Amino acid sequence: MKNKDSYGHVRGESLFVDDVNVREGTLHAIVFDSPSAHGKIKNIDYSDAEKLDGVVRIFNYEAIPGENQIGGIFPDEPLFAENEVHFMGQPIALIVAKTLAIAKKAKQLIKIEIDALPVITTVKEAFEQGSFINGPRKFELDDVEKGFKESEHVFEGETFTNGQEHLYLETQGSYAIPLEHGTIKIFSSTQGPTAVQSTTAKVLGIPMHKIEVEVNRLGGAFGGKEDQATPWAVMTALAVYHLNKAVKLILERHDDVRMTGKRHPYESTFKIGLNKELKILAFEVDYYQNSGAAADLSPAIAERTLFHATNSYFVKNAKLTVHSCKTNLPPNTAFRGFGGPQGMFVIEAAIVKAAKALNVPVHKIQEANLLQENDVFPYGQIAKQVAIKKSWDAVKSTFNMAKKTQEIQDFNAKNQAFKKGLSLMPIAFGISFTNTPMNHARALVHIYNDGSVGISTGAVEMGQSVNTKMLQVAAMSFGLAPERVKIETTNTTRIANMSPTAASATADLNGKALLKACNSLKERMAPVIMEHLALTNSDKITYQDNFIFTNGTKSTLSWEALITATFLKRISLSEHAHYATPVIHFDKTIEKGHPFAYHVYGTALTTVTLDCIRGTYEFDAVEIVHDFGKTMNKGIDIGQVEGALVQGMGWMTMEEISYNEKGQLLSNSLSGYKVPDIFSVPKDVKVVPLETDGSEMAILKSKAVGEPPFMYGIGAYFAIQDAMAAFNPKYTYKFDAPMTPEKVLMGLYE
Ligand code: LUZ
Ligand code: MOS
Repeated sequence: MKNKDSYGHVRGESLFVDDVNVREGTLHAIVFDSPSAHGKIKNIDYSDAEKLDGVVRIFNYEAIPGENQIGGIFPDEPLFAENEVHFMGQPIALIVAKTLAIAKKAKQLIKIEIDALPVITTVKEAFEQGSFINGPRKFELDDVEKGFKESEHVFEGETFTNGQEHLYLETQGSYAIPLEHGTIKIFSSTQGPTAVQSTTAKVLGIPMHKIEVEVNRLGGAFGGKEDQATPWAVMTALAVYHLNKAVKLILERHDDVRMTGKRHPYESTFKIGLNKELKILAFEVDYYQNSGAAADLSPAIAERTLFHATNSYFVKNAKLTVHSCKTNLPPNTAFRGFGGPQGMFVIEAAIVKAAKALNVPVHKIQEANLLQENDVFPYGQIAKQVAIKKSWDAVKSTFNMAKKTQEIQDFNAKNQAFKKGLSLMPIAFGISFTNTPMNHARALVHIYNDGSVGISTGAVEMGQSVNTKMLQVAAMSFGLAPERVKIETTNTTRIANMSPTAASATADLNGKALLKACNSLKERMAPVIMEHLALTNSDKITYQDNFIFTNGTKSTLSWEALITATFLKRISLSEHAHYATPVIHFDKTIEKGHPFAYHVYGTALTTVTLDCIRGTYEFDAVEIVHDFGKTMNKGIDIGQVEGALVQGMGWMTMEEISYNEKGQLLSNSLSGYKVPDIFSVPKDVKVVPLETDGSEMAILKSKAVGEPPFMYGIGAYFAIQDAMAAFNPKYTYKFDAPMTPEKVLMGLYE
């Protein structure tokens, strides 16, 4: 089945927050934000702005009736700065006016004086000055010192991976309207409707039931709207609270890019020890995460870095420590992979460093260390249904790695101005929120008495096609054509206490809840069917092609007739079901447990051609064997792999976030911040599903697909390096992503 949104998307009919029909008298808002990255606010003069015709009111922290606090994990982030500012772009006030143009003009009239304080932009400065979000977090497996002692070879090095702008097509935005009895309805472009609801309630000092959050769909999110969609929603609600008028706030691209956090840049130092057989005996890393000016989700992201520090390898002894460094940048946040990619880059770099020093092919070390069944992860979980070697071998044989390697050698021998390179990138990604209590969801199913079905879940559609998957689950369960099923908006009054749509787990969690609801309804209707068809038991009843089947044979009872009969018997045709992932647990006091429902595996083979005169490169192919389990929608899942791959390649090759020492974002537009376009896509992308049993914990055994393939993009970095070394034997391997053409050129001629 095709993504049910694609038709509306290409016709421009799909509705986003900015498309909500506005009420008459709707007011428009714009945020007044800090022009400096760190300082004490000496004085703000709003008087000229307030006098401007059409300005309705300017709200700052003094207008907040509840708590001036939006921190998700720690209460360390005010909605509006009070006496100090901590990053450039930090919200200070909300200007509400009759038109957006007036609000913008008013913003120019606000005068602010700030006494500058020292600005920290790098983790080095933060570390030296003891500026942290929280204490370091450490995972240990066995005895790393002993491991190094037993190692034949020990290598040390450092790595850097830069941040990444989410660049969702739809910018952050919110539209809030007053309802009666002091309730407020918020249309928000958020991955976390409940986060918006609860934070708004806290800031306004009112109960959650007075806030309704409605989400139709998002124009992309990628983690950027897990926590950071909240402030804009709260601001519009605050204005509604005071003015009793509808208020709209949609960030313009420049403001969005400037004011919101990104993927966390990481600097890391590693030490890796191997024995004669190239087995990794010991791995020690310190990860320095640039968290920005507030916690946001940084501690959870740091945690996932530790969970994925050894990627798809078994490492006998490990000591992994992550430091969340507080700097004066906008708080960095969730981004596809959630700290996992940053962790995985480091072990790949360590392996490359070792391979070069030992003069063995990188893939030899990788292969010698791939996870096997029943190996233990550094967090205590025993690896089960491990499909990494299977995907690795499948890539090598399906795409004829031996032949490719030979062709590349031949090409490189014949060509001077162009060189080719290759890399293999295996991945293992754990599925579940690492915070166990977040792994639950609910679904509400109404069968209307004409037989049509309406479904609500806690899943937010953001282009990943989760709605299509939910529709498939219900249609399959009831044996109906997809047209008989409608997916409703995601709304906090129908589904309460949602976890955000995140962690790749949303189709699993909400799909399982939905399946439970459908099954309960079918159980409830079984006696009606038995009576109607004069059956003595319900064992052989199935729902197919709009009819009830018994023993695989179509009966006379249609779906519609069954619904009418059930309705006339006054049996409820609605069900609300709850699902919580079984088995998983994690004990933070010992950093051990079984945090993931299952893992997703796969391997990518990347080949690149480097233009050694220009330093530019073109990817010949990325060939992937990926573990989808039993995919429930091949087209959608392959689309997710392709999109994630290109997004990962962008992070590794061209997306270069840059702040100056004042904490000002320099890469603030698409002329200075390059993202992959259609011409950066590899000439050939092949995605072959690996035949596996799937997981019982995945929806219909169809494994989560959102984040895992992002990390195939890491292969791009190492393929380029491989080609660089073919040109310049003196090239010294550096692990400093992204590998921009500038860096390539420097490396080619160093
Ligand atoms: N968000 C979150 C995530 O809150 N917890 C997670 O474990 C996670 N993992 C991936 C992406 N978002
Ligand atoms: Mo996320 S990085 O919001 O799954």
